[in-house]
Amino acid sequence: MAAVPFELKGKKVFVAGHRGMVGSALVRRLAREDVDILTVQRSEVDLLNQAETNRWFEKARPQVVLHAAAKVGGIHANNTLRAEFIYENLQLAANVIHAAHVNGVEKLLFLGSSCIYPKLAPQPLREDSLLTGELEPTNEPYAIAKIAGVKMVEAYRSQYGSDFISLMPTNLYGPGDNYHPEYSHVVAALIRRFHEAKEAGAPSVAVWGTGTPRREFLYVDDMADASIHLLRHYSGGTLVNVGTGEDITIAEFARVVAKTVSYTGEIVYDPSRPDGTPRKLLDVSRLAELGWKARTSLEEGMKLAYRAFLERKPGT
Ligand code: GFB
Repeated sequence: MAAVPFELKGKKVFVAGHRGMVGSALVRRLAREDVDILTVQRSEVDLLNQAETNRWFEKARPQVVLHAAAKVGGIHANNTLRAEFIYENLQLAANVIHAAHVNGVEKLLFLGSSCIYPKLAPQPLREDSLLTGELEPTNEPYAIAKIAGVKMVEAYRSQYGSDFISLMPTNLYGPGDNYHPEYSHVVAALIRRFHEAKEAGAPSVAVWGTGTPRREFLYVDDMADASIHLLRHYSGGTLVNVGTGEDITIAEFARVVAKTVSYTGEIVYDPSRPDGTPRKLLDVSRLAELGWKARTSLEEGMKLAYRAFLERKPGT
């Protein structure tokens, strides 16, 4: 842990991507701190545009930046919108990180993803397995963009001494998720599909793939809490994994969803859909050494996520 915690009090903290699931959780968490939270609407400042980003940083002068702006989606979105995923995520990382450097930002937190690790790296995935093997093909463009962001953070730290850090979250879920039937992540997809199957009295519901891949799920408010903890207490060039340290198969997870939404029909599998990486469990020992661990159990988090789904804004 850093000997002297980074002082957040009274600082101007910019949350890039505040409308997304992670960004909105960061705003909720920061509301408990004595800070001035800065956000921008895409219609005012498009962070994909370098000139607009630079102009906004010069004017607003944030002291702390939480970079949660990203083009994200589940396995199908990653696999089919490949150009959008690499272009937008590279551009967002390059614009925000460079503008933070040019404008003297004191601390920046970059959020990556557990898919940056090689598909067949030893499990649980340690931070030092980065770039030791081939990536999972379904999300390679997204992973490459996130690896570029991690490497920018390392490069600015080594060349300029910038206090920029990178966190690698595991699969996240919770309020503000995207429930698109094709493009969402598995948690939002199954909450919606199982809920709709219950409402329609459908005898069975389909889950993509074989049900055998293993995934680790972290409630997004825990992720936001870890981010603020590490912002204060971590200053180093190495990545930090953020997860629960526990995983389950997609088949087991589907049963958790069925229980959460009270769906009692049959669960069937659709192997024509991709499984993706066989297992993605983060080694969270570095995170534990830094003094943080997840609090929300999967059962509890799923209850909260289901409630958020039922209360979501129409059209999301
Ligand atoms: O959440 P998900 O799309 O992301 O899929 P990944 C996780 C697993 O759930 C895969 C299965 O094995 C899917 O085949 N699954 C079952 C489903 N039913 C469904 C469904 O209805 N929808 C979806 N989406 N999946 C993503 C990466 O990988 O993880 C991103 O593509 C990102 O880059 C994210 O890193 C965290 O875990 O496979």
